[in-house]
Amino acid sequence: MTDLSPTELAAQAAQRLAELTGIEKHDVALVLGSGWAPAADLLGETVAQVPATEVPGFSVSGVPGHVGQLRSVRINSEGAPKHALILGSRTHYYEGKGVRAVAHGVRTAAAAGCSMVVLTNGCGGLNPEWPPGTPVLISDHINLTGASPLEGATFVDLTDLYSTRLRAICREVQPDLPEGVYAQFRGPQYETPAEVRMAGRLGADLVGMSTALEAIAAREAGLEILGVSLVTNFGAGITGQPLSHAEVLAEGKAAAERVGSMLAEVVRRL
Ligand code: 8IG
Repeated sequence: MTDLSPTELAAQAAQRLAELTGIEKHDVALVLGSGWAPAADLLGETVAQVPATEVPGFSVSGVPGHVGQLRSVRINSEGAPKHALILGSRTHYYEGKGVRAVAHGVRTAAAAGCSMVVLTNGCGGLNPEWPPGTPVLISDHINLTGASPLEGATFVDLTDLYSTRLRAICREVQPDLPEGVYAQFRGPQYETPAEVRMAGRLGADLVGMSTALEAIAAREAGLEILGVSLVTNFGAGITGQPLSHAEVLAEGKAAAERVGSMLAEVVRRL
């Protein structure tokens, strides 16, 4: 263990990343969740790829389908070349490593110079009109984990947490992209049908296990946030079919190419 503060550890990680990638400053970070990993190849030219375990504060991922790599990608954008930092190894709150581990990726992104972060995930959908494979912009969230990545009297404003500006850029690329409210449960079990109905009555359209805590930490770190979910399954009880992780991965795979190229086009415009 370390007695560095979260910010100090993130600064160390960013410095190590700069050494290992040869890129002094990154501009935008992407966290690629279930179903989004192939987007990395569509963003641009990979300059360097680093096992997350070589960077301070990162550890091996506990979830099959999540790749523990940090990648630096040169974006083929119109103006000056931009550098994207792809965080392929997200730590979920349910892994029990604590909120510091959950927040470390976005804190490192900020320390590496990023001004924006794209948080993607695979999630359960509540809207019967959004079948598996539907990408949805996150417009707001409900944090049902009972946890926060913030420590002490850190009264961070979460108004417009999921940037209106960045959502508008997404809709330039895909005008019919729906928007929804994301509810984060602790997991790792999927919800009961009653919990999914509860989330719906609270105002949620999507249920997941990752993005709300990361978004809070990203806001604290000063990042502008774009959140995009990929509905990989209907929430429990929506169709009456049971949920399986295998099905989630299969749906993610089937949609990956399509949502990946959409995301790549969005990142070129950031
Ligand atoms: I992928 O149905 C995926 N992640 N909480 N519920 C929650 N998280 C998820 C789900 C789901 N599907």
